[in-house]
Amino acid sequence: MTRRLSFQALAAAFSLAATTMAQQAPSSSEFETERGNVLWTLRAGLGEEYAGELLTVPGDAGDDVLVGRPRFYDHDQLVGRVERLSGATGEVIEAGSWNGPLTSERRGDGYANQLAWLAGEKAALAVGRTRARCEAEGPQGARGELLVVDPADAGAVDARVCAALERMFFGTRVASIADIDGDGRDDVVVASAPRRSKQDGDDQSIVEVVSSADGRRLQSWTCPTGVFGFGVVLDSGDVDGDGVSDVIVGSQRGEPGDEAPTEAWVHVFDVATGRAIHSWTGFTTVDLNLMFLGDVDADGTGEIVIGGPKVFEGADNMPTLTVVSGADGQAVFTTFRTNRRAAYCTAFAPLGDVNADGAPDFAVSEPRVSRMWDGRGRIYLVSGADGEPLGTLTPDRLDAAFGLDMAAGQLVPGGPPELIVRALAIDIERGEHDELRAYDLTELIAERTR
Ligand SMILES: [Ca+2]
Ligand SMILES: [Ca+2]
Ligand SMILES: [Ca+2]
Ligand SMILES: [Ca+2]
Repeated sequence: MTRRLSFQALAAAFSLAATTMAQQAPSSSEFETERGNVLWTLRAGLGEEYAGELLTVPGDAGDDVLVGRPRFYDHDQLVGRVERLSGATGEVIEAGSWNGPLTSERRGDGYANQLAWLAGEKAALAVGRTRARCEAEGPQGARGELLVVDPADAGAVDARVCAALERMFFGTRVASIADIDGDGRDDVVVASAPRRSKQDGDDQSIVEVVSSADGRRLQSWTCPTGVFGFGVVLDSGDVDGDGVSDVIVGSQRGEPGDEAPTEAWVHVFDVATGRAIHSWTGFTTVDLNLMFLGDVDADGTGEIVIGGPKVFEGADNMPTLTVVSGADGQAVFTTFRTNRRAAYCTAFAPLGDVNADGAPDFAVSEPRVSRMWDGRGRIYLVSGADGEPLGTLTPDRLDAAFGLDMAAGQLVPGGPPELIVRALAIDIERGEHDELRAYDLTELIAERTR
């Protein structure tokens, strides 16, 4: 059943929450008090990026950080690689050895654009190579492959998966899903996009669940003509409370010939039956972002955070965040920005229950508040129960963008999680460049929850 969320009605119903968000326009004193402590900073070299996925994974003491770097200079060769960083210090522990081929086949083959950590007895890392020719058997003309590599075995490749159909880019998005085929290791959700122009017509986008053991297809969903991207964003989690993880798919739609999407949709699918548990549309934002949050109202079902930084044309559309209920699909709460240009909901990160009310909380980034990168980015820490702000993290300098991506984890064991933030920093010598920074949130959260 499809629910068309009416955000005008929601906005009225949640005017209190809206007011709270609007009041968060930072004064200069807030910049002083809400920085968070920087544990470490890493800078990308000239022409390099931290543009791949950002994850935290179990390390020796606290959590480590995994980051995909699709553009990295290795002895003047532009390659893609995955780095494992010490969560405590940011030091590179391991790099490149998990790549299979460390050096990309060609510049821009999409290596490490997409990563997913597959937890389980024999944990593994799923690495996407969106544009490379698949090195295993695959259909003619398909591009992209998914490598399942074993970090404990120097990056030995457990499985190599290619597109199932011709003329696809396989692995445009990748996410992990709790073990579906019963071998004790998480499996992988993969989105593929057709290699076509928008006018071409009947090619389909595909979202599949594949086994991390051998790449077997466990389930798939296709979406026909008019879809600008079925699976532009993916996640998984037990939404309906039956004990099995479900697949959460965000998509953008329009009619054939449209220059831009005119609708955004989110679907939740049951993997065993393939049926849609929930479908939502009516979002104000075209660039969908979403995250499985967990059970915020203690009814045994999992909730989802949905938002996105770029709104549809229309004066009433504002950047909006909604937490929807896994039980009945209704909004649990909604918050929004009154500035159309705010890049609200660019990234989400789960924080766990930091204010000890039983509901999982989360972080929401807003890297800019105007059309230009403007040095006024911030990250909101939000209560998962009701959307109340638990703190606002601002950078200690004027970044061009703050919070392009985020991940949270126990980098230093104990207390609230630390937050790793991707920022676009500016300095006179180097101009704009990518940075990763780890923030300790202890004081920020303690102050707000006291
Ligand atoms: Ca499995
Ligand atoms: Ca389920
Ligand atoms: Ca629930
Ligand atoms: Ca909480």
